[in-house]
Amino acid sequence: MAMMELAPGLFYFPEFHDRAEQEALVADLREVVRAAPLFTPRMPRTGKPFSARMTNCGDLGWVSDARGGYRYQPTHPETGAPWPAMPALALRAWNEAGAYPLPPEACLVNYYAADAKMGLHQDRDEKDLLAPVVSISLGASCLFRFGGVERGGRTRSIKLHSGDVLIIGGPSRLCFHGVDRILPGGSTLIEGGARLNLTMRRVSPR
Ligand code: MD3
Ligand code: FE
Repeated sequence: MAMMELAPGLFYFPEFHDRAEQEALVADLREVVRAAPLFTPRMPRTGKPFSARMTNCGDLGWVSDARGGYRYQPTHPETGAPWPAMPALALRAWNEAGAYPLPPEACLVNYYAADAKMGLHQDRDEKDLLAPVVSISLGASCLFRFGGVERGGRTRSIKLHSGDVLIIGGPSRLCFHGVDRILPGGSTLIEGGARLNLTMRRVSPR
């Protein structure tokens, strides 16, 4: 399988999942969304909404609202129900490409409508920063941007396509990254030119 190291600790596996696997993953995620509806996270304090909608699967899920800020919790912020199980197919990318001795505790599912984006940020709400983050892209392609661990440093952008996997670990675990925009006219996997991204994470301290 092809693999490129985009930066130290940032590994790119183009088309890790073939079309049949992508379709199976989307079918699994439709079930996840049925059990745990997409919600709109809000920025701490200001309450400004994110443009991507989100849900989670696994033991813990990432949520954010004005009052409570960024956090992981075992239940959906609106329904109060426990998160549904992580799809077995998603775990394959964690096991085969991630190579970490413990299973992921959280899988954040980001849903990007054609006009959604995500500003440059670091993922630092997890207490195990030695564990990698494993990301799977599905549906529309996007322009993904990443830089170093310091805000304001030099950044690069690459296109991420349906089926691509990224492993982010080691010196890249705290790198700044974001999604500049969703690109039109690529994949037919998800209706409306939307994109789904899964990120599997370890949350608890070791
Ligand atoms: C994690 N998601 O959910 S995933 C996020 O495409 C997020 O939805 C983006 O950033 C998305 O927090 C990117 C891939 C990714 C890339 C770099 C990272 C995840 C990362 C660097 C550190 C931690
Ligand atoms: Fe992130």
